[in-house]
Amino acid sequence: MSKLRERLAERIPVARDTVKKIQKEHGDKVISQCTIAQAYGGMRGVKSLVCDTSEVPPDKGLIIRGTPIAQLTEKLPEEILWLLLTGDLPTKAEFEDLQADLRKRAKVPEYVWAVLKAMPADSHPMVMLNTAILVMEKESVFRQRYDAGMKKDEYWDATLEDALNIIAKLPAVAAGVYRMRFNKGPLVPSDPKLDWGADYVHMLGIPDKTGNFAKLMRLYLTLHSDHESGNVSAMTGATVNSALSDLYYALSAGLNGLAGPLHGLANQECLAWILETNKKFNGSPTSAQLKQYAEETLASGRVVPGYGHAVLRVTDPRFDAFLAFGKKYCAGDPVFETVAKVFDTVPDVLKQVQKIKDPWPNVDAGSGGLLYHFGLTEFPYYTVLFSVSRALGICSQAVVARGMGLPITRPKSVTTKWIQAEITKAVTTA
Ligand code: HAX
Repeated sequence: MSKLRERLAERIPVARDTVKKIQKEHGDKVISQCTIAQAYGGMRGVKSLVCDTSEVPPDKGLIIRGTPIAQLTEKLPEEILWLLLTGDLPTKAEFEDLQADLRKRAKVPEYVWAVLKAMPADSHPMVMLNTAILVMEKESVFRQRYDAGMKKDEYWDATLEDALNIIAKLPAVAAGVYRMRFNKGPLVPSDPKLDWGADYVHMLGIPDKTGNFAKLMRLYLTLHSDHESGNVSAMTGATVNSALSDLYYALSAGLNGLAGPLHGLANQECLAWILETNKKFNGSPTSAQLKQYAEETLASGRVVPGYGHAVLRVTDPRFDAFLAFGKKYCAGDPVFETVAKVFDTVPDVLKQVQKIKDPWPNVDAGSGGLLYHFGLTEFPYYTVLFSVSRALGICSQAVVARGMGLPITRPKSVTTKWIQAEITKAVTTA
């Protein structure tokens, strides 16, 4: 038995009992309400989900299992995976055991490459990634064990198997998508001596003589790993998982949501906006030029990508981490210089627009400029990187949900007529 499975086998029954006890003793306690504006407004702020892997207080940003992300930036993504699943960082022995386990599971089935090759040459890289994940569904341990009559108590264990099998293969699949989609030549085989993030850089085949791109990749994979469970990708993944669809279905469903421009695709849009700006002003623009361009963007009815957030009301600490990395490793790069200048200028422009609740940068504002610096210039690919990382969170949330025995998700919808009737009732009884 792997050390991770051993640890979860100890922890999960305790967590399950805690949740059962809370529900039995305090199940009637009201923790939130839902106004008409919230029902029409994407349920913003309605507390109706439970996520124990991470939380996002609006004034602080991402906290993973009690530790603010700013304190985790030096950790490897594999350590973050362990933390998300168990609540603790791994010991050295546990970490090595997890790395060895992932290596054993890393081989991508040959049919995946055949399917990707058969796709249209101009498919979006996110479509290729999600197709690859979905086509591997026949490997699902959960489905095989479910069909054989697995007991409910074991669901988490079979889901963990699927999670580790998928996570182990994702860097190779994602690197393969990059090389095939952008005509980079043959696939680069994995180097089993490397950690998960460095091996991903190696398989992308982008030269990294200084090792700084691998450093960025580890940071990138750590920062994007999880962001509680109300965001589109996590909530979609969790909803599909709740129907006992296996993780191949649930993860690809969640990542399809990540492919939207208001969510994970913003990183691609954001770099496009920065490059457009540099082109328009023949190099890194002045603050006055940036202000003018941001105002033009708003006036044309477009959003300024990378800015604003549905939950956060401060600068995203993940953006801060990227900015610090850029200052250390990318100083003088004109694209990074613009990213930094946008941060100095754009929040003041957005603050002038009353309806915008959060004028501050989110994670997507900073990442693209850094990837571009290290030679990953094909920005339609950026959401694939985000997906590789977010798989850690979506998969961990699925294992935890199965461990707790959570039921199928099924909130209640109402019609506009019903809402109108409620309004009339409230007026006549007032
Ligand atoms: N530029 C222009 N307008 C913006 C804006 C921005 N950066 N941020 C918010 N607004 C607008 C909204 O479009 C909305 O306008 P309408 O009422 O006319 O539709 C209004 O301000 C109120 O929005 P909000 O309440 O402040 O924000 P929401 O919770 O509705 O939306 C978004 C949050 C992240 C979708 C939004 O801020 C946005 O579109 N930002 C730009 C895209 C982006 O960076 N997305 C990535 C977010 C992080 C993430 O999920 N990464 O994966």
